[in-house]
Amino acid sequence: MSLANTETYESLLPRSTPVQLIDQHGAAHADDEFRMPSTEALLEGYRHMVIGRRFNDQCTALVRQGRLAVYPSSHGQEACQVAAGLALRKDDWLFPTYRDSIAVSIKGVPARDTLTLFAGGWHSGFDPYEHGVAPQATPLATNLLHAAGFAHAAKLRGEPTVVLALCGDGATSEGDFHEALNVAAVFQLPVVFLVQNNGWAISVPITRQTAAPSLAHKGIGYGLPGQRVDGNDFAALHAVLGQAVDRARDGGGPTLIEAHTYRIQPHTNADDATRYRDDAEVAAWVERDPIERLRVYLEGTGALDQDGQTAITAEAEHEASVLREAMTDGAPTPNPLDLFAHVYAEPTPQLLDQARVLERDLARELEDHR
Ligand SMILES: Cc1ncc(C[n+]2csc(CCOP(=O)(O)OP(=O)(O)O)c2C)c(N)n1
Repeated sequence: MSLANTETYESLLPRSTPVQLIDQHGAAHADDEFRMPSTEALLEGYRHMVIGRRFNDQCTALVRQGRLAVYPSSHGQEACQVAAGLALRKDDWLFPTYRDSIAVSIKGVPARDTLTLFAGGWHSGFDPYEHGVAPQATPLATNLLHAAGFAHAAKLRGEPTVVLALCGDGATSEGDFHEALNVAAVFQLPVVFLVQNNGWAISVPITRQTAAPSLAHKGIGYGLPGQRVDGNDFAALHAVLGQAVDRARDGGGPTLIEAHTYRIQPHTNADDATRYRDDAEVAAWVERDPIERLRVYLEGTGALDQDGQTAITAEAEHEASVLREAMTDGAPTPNPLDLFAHVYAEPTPQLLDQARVLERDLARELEDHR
């Protein structure tokens, strides 16, 4: 049997090279399909990336001071984070992972509230409904299924909601990734999947993660379009994500986007990346820094001058000091028994039994420490 529609088949395939509008030296490149975003949009992206980098560095310092238990830094991935955070309207929904605090804060969550999880407090330090942001997922790829389900509900209700789900390259090997893409394509759901391919899943390189030509090529297997984009080029990400979000809102269905980027720092502070990767590899990616290339481009066009740069740096410093201040007391310590409080509306007898056992153990522990 031949393919039903060769044209459709071709339109689902990603490009052989990632979409790029501004190269690593800050030079612009024209593209037949994607236009350069407005200067205003680029300046906004630049500002958020500088603030985001400062946020990343501040959080790393907070871990060293013991005020955060753990922080998965997105240093080097700020273009993906900022483009994702800015791609959505207020009523749209973001389904992030542990590494996506910057995207979450751009969507409106106060920066300190994204850190409750990493300070060892509640799993989500914010109200998802207030900001249209699901709790940051730590199990890999589960958030993709939640995103597809949420998009399905929105579609059934006739709401114009678009859902953006984020994951890493490692998450694409999970069964949940397959199920989410499949259901999204079958039901033509308004969901965009953005894979931040940062080269490594802790110590597992992308070459051991997949034998596919690219992660974006996986889209065609489900019948949804895949696209590859330079993940350190904010301009390209803004254009590609914008097109996918518009398509989803117009009833065109889901898109899979693979952003090629790099995790400059270790997986978290608990990881030693020097044990599995070369300094030369890291250095080559530092050369492709997303912030630096946009700065060079904006300065070249005259859109950014020294005063503008000084104002943005000052804003980033201010945000970092607000964060330091907010984290002085750390996150509120949750009551371990709250674990049982939100499982079912009506707790089962088994759950009540387990809660009683924990309560007894905690009391005994307290007694032992007297
Ligand atoms: C279902 C599941 N399996 C294993 C883990 C342990 N784990 C935590 S992070 C990680 C690597 C994730 O890599 P990737 O998806 O590329 O995201 P990145 O951390 O690079 O952003 C693994 C295996 C987990 N959190 N969830």
